[in-house]
Amino acid sequence: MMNWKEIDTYAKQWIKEAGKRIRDSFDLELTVETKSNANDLVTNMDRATEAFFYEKIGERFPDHRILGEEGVGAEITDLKGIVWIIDPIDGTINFVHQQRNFAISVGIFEEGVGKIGLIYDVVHDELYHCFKGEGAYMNEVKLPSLKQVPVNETILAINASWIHSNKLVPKERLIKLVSDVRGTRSTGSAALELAYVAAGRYDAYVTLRLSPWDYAAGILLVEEVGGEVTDVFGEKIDFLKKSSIFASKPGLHQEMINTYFSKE
Ligand code: 2AM
Ligand code: CA
Ligand code: CA
Ligand code: CA
Repeated sequence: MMNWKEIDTYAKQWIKEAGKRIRDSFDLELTVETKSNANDLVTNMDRATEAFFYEKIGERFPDHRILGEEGVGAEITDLKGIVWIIDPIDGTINFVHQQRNFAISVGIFEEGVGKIGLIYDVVHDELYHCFKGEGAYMNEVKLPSLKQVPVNETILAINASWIHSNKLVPKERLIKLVSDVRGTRSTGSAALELAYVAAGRYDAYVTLRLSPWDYAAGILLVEEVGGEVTDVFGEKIDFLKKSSIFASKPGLHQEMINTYFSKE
């Protein structure tokens, strides 16, 4: 019988320790490299943080598997058993340019079902966490269930770059969306954006292309407070594939899909 409370305790301990290492690294020199394009950055701290989790998890839970952005471990093509989906630094551009507005994201799944979601805002020492069926928290504070909100009172998280180019939703629809809502914001860390939806600071978040490590933990948090997360067409998320993500409050979710995203 798997002891999930033990896994939860270790996961929280390790994410805090990894965060401290990142804070301590601010005084040291950072190595920044590019990956798929000039704005796709990776640093020595992204790699070191992912390696830290591999080492800790491998030592304590050798039969667990890990899917991480920087690919320190073996490739994962299914979610059998227990799988940790890890983004060691989500918001690397912010980490490099701002030394804030980034997070460590850890989602832990059993046979494909999310059990634990952790998003650690390293600089503010704020840990968003949930355990399936027990609600979501920011540090010790329980996050209230999300309430419905009309479109014209919505604070929407969206990155402006999706409006000038994307393959999924016509530009005119997105322009209408951003003019219909009360305001738009962009934090630059998908994990924090999802944590903010869970905390009720944003009413909705839409993005047109993310990878499992960007959203795994965040989806669990949003769902734990009664929010809804699908792709922009209302389809269930596959935790092994790249996907668009639309997270929002109950009610608002279906309304926005129908009005702004659905294919005609
Ligand atoms: P990352 O920092 O872990 O790469 C804004 O850049 C958000 O989009 C971040 O959460 C970032 O995660 C994510 N993202 C996903 N793919 C990206 C890419 N190719 N380049 C930059 N950011 C990417
Ligand atoms: Ca990245
Ligand atoms: Ca990421
Ligand atoms: Ca990352």
